[in-house]
Amino acid sequence: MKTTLDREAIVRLCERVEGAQTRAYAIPKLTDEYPLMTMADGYAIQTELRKRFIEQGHKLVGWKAGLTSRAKMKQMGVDQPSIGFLTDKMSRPENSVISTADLVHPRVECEIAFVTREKLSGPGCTAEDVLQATDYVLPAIEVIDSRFSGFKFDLQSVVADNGSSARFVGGGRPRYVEELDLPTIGAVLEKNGEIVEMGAAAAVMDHPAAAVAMLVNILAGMGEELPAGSFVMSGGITAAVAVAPGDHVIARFQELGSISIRFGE
Ligand code: OOG
Ligand code: MG
Repeated sequence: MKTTLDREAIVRLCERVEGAQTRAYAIPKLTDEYPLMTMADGYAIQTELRKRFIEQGHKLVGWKAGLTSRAKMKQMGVDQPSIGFLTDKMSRPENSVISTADLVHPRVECEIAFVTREKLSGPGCTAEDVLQATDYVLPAIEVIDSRFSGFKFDLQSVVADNGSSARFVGGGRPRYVEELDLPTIGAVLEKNGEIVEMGAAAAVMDHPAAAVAMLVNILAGMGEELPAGSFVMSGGITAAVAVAPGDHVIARFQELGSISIRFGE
């Protein structure tokens, strides 16, 4: 797909998204102003944002696949997956209190994360290639934050907003993939002691490694590779759950342990 926006528009929209992300305010979906914006335009804005953050000293630690489960596609009203980048500034430790003051619409989801041992490149990357190149997998909670007002958006705007990436917490019990039947791993999300979501890893494209392969192939389309040592989240297994200050969230995974976080002001 082709870009339709000129350089000036890409930079201006990138600055708009960057402002919303760093100062935590909602903005209208970008397609309100540019109704003909394509997915390629969305990725051009996301790439501009990544370059800016790296220039500001943020470190790229990996990538995330998003909208890879039916539950997520249905929740967000879109029909195809997307990718976004992850930096060191988004990472939070297990058992920490995550501030909501610098977030717009924080929501949490349980994901399987991969840490790679070898470089991966597309096109044509398969789930088998991903499993071969994986060092270990671990559970993760992603805190997503769509910056669009009233949750009105489309895939192009979500991609420009870096797939709503905001915070992520890896933890639990890292495991070698060979020791697991990954698609059958169950995950339960608890909020304030009550189960709010549950599912199995197969909800993510039948196998989370397939989502990572898809991510590598999208990267190839942007002329990029996934370096060895990347942290990659494969996408929410269940729908995302809204959180507010005072909430305590635990994601429990079969075979992979659990992750606990709290939310503060
Ligand atoms: C887009 C981000 C989707 C996932 O895991 O599916 C995502 C959104 O829901 O705002 O991170
Ligand atoms: Mg996610």
